[in-house]
Amino acid sequence: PPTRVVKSSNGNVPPEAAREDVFDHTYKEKEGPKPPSSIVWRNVVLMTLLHIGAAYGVVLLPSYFSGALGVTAGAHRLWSHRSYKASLPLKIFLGLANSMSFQNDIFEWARDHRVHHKYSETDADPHNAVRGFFFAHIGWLMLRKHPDVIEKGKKLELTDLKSDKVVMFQRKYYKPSVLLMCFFVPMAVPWYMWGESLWVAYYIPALLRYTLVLNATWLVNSAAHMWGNRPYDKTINPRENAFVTFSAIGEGFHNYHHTFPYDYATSEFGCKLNLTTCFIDAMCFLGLAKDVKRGSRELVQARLQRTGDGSHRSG
Ligand code: ST9
Ligand code: ZN
Ligand code: ZN
Repeated sequence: PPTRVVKSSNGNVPPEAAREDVFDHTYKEKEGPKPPSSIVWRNVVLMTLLHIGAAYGVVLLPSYFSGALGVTAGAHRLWSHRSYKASLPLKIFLGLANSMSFQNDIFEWARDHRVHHKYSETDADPHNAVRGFFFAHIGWLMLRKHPDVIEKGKKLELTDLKSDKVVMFQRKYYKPSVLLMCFFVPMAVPWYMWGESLWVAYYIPALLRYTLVLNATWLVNSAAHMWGNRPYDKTINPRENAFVTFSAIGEGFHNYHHTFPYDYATSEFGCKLNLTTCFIDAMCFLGLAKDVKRGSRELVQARLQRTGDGSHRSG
């Protein structure tokens, strides 16, 4: 075989070790039966679990995103804030996706959310963050509501929701729609597609996915009302929280959102870290959504100067 002697930097012939990577033609494999393979079960189990887990990730990701969009693009940006208009097919998709997230029907969600904005961090706010992290996160779902929530909620203008056929249909058939979309579909897809056991299909794409989306949503009420900067309005508690933005697919720009609640992007930065805004943009491109509302650049700039905490960075 051709050999090439490489000089090292000090000009000497390289040491023996430097030639250990050249193929050794003198080695001959031993004749006769090979020694039996000895399996390292620990690694077999770990590698198997890793790949089963990853296969579930494939189910979990689309189910996480579609369920979450039913809350962010649906109950929140479309139905609570009317920040854009959606065609009937898109509304039907968002209605089904919303049932997948099982967070109360759209009507109830939007009514609670409107009182949350209008009476933010008072007794009339259903998840008043002044009552602490636990109450704002999950505790509010374990107690009777403060009477002011109901009193103020009854005075809200809700005719748009009451006249929306998709909203009223989903409310009427809420329980069966949740059984179908939150449990049956996420279990049936892996069971039918690759014969997964119903046991695992119940715990991972149904329960785990549901719980993750719930907690990501609740973090907007708890963490994003407590930790982060206030570039747009330092006089209110809602904050810009990057972790919440990431887990709640774009809903963590919460200081901006409470300052400009009609903005369909819930952020100054459009699609950046904001899958929900990308989704609405894609729907507009396909002709399924239109009339998106936006906070104008001048308005946002003026507000930043007037009430911001000085932490604003453009982009
Ligand atoms: C869940 C909801 O998790 C989560 C919402 C989160 C909101 C987040 C917002 C953040 C911004 C958006 C970001 C999205 C990010 C998403 C990221 C995704 C990755 N106005 O409720 P009841 C009246 S749900 C007017 O029983 P109680 C009304 O007449 C989780 N009226 O009150 C009502 O009757 P009806 C699963 C109101 O007895 C009647 O009162 N679901 C209002 O105090 C009785 O209402 C659960 O866990 C109002 N605002 O009970 C269910 N509210 O409805 C939990 C009430 O017929 N809920 N009324 O008109 C319950 O069990 C009960 O509601 C309760 C209170 C025990 C909490
Ligand atoms: Zn909102
Ligand atoms: Zn809020």
